[in-house]
Amino acid sequence: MFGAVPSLGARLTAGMSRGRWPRLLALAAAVCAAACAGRGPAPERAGGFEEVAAAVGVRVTHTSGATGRKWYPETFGSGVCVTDLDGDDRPDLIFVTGRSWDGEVTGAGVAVLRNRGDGTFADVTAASGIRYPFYGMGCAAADYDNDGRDDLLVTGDGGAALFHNVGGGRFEDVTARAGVADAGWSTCAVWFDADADGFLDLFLCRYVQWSAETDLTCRLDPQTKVFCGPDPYPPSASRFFHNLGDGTFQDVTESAGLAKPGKALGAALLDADGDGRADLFVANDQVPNSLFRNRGDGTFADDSAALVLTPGRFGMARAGMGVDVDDEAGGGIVIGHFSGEGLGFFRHDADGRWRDHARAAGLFDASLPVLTFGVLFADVDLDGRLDLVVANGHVDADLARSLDGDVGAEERPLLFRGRGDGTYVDAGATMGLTARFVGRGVAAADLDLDGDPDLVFTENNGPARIYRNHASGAHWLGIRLVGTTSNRDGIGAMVTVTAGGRTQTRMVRTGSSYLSQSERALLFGLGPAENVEQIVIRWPSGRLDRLGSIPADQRLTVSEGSHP
Ligand SMILES: [Ca+2]
Ligand SMILES: [Ca+2]
Ligand SMILES: [Ca+2]
Ligand SMILES: [Ca+2]
Repeated sequence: MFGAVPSLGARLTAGMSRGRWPRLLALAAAVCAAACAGRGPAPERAGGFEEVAAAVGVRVTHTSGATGRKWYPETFGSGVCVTDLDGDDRPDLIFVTGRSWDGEVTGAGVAVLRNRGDGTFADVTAASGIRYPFYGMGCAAADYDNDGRDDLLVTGDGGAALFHNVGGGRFEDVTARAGVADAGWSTCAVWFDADADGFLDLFLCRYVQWSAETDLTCRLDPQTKVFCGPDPYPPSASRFFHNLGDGTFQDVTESAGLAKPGKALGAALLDADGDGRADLFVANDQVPNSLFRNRGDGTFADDSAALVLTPGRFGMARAGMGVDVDDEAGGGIVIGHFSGEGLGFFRHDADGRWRDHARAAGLFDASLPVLTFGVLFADVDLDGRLDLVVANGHVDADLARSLDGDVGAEERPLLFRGRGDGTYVDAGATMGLTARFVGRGVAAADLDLDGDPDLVFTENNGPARIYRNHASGAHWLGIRLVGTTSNRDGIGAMVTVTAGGRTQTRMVRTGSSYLSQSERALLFGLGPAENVEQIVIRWPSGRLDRLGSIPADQRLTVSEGSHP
């Protein structure tokens, strides 16, 4: 069974020693120089973040299963999803926790934490009934059957699993009955209503074809195995499931135009062409990314040729991990890449093509030394300008030392504050995000219900971190949508808020970041504005709701059709 592996491994090692490594090592010096410049302790200041996981009852640790074999999935870590388990409008947390490779399956593979409403969490994993039987990766939560209760999809190596929320905080595994069983290695997932029939469809990202038997060996030297990266593994096509509205799904990947092999690790909704329909961007690992334009009838046009490729340090497409979208100013797509590649930040240029503007936006230099997985737009200081949170951590401590002259796989997160003019400034070290860890997923939610977005990070083979936001002195508005004609979650709706003379636009989405999902309620920072002049909601159904003169500092729930 393992017969073919050593020879292929040897071939890879030989190929690298001839061609790739010398070039990579030459790059390492430049990368280290950039990395070292940003190091060192920085003073914390009021208004930043404070790590509170243990204090609020979140004691969750991810298990990679690593025992020295360096099987490929061990480096990918996992996601965290924010959802409302019990309908009390308080954000709850679901962590995908991984598992050991050996022996009997023990544990649930997830950690389910209910928000008590006082800023602390209760572990309700056992009572939830959620047990993921494979090697977990990601999650995505949405109410796929419009019954008012958030359901949950979990992805990973071995299969996807769908859990139907039956009320009372309990879930049932409906994977087989719903028709979404998948035997591959699934990663990100996005719920959205592609054909606007009121029911959420499911895009299930898949990565590469891997098994313990076909794991490849790449070596730095005769003693040191490192992860090979995606290049030698065959790609897997992602899958697209149409929601039939009766609790079951049909695989329509081919007929929808989405049967394109990739190595997907991130996917995000965006309105790429401004027609009000949610399009789909897929970040692939060392193969070109995909942009699928929604024709509105449940089928997609492949517009990937409009994405101008920026090759990475390995002479191929950059390693694409997490992705997120700034819905303002014609849209900006941020993508997490390998160390030495920098963040990608794609904007739609006047000629219709998407080009990387990361350097001009101020996102490139600070991100060049780090290896980025999760990326997330959120207005963390509530000034009305979206900021960018970036989770970093190398894939391999041995590779990090060899490639980047780095001390290990742990890296500090980055936080770029938006200036509001399409440019950003690195502010993480001054806002309390100073800890170094092997970051993977990141999600935002107002966990303590004080109006500002708090942050949740996952670490590969390490503890989850909760960063409480101490933003102060600024006003805010939370908006949760309830669809009636549209899907009940309002996913794909575009919300425009005007306050203090500034207008902000956001889409309600699932997916984004890395294997994770933020709170679906939208959190708008309003700066000094105590009143919102206007809210306009454009629903996936095409209906519009308009609300005027709303006091700040509250969480609003708006039903479709309530303010026509
Ligand atoms: Ca439901
Ligand atoms: Ca649908
Ligand atoms: Ca901001
Ligand atoms: Ca908060």
